[in-house]
Amino acid sequence: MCDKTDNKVAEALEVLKTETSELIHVCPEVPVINVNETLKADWPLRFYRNFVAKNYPVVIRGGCKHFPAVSKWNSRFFLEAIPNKEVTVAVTPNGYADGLATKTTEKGKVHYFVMPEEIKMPMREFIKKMDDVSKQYICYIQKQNSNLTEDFSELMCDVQSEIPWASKAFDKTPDAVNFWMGDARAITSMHKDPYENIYCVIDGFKDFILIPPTDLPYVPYKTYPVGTYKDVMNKKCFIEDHKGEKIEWIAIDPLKRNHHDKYPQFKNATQYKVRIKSGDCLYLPSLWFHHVKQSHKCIAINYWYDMDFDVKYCYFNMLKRLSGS
Ligand SMILES: O=C(O)CCC(=O)C(=O)O
Repeated sequence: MCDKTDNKVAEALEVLKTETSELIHVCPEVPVINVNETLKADWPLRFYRNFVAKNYPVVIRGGCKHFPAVSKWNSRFFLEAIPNKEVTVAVTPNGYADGLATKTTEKGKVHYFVMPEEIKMPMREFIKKMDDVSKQYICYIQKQNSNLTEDFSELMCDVQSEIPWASKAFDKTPDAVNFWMGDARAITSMHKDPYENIYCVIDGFKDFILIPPTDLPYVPYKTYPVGTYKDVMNKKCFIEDHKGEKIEWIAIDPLKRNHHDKYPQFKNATQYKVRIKSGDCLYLPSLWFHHVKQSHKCIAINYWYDMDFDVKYCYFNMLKRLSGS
């Protein structure tokens, strides 16, 4: 009886893979449009119809190039304009803030989900640390609490507080607007968010790996104990255990070759690789898995709009249960 049910589930997941491959993920690239499209009166409706309703990403070349920030912001500008500004920096020994790491315990090596040490410092010190190649730690401004509007209000005149066509299409204003700036070695591990995301690169570039939510069965999850890095800058770096706290996290890092042998099912996941350059925007739909790398001192901002907890969300939760994730 149980085997029969398992076979039915496996068959159903196979149907999902075949259908999505044949009907949706037929093109290996994320579609790209020009910013001029977004200037047309019917764009919010077309954006909604062609991308949001279909839960499909799109790159908008030049989508934020009209922000004064694109021609102004870089590390030199911040050194002159806001050298003493106190910034909250995520510091890690390996570049993975909110990622996996190994801790040696009396039980042997244990894989943890580790959060960064958060250190406040003046902007000029943050930039100096990124330029110092001899240091043993990696810095990233990546606080996702609407830190652009909350912590950098003096920079708001160089950007927009919302993306007007996106607010119109989503019929809401952004829940958070975040500021990101960091080292080329800082990596955001594969995860998904319950947000519609308009991601704008201001300086440098970001490399995204995107995986559709329908490929959840091929994205390996495991349960990890949770910890936080401590004393990262003092060479005595250790992982402080959160005492019993556990989290389900994605076990694979697509950049690590040995992970592909360890998780062979991952080869069935559709991976879109896309570089977003200065002045470009990415619409990253809710629940899409994403892994992000960047150029050195890359600056970006993103607008998170709450997702609609609609039928797609309900189907996703069912798929989670069926695929045992
Ligand atoms: O830029 C990054 O490093 C991560 C971006 C991200 O995860 C997000 O916008 O949800």
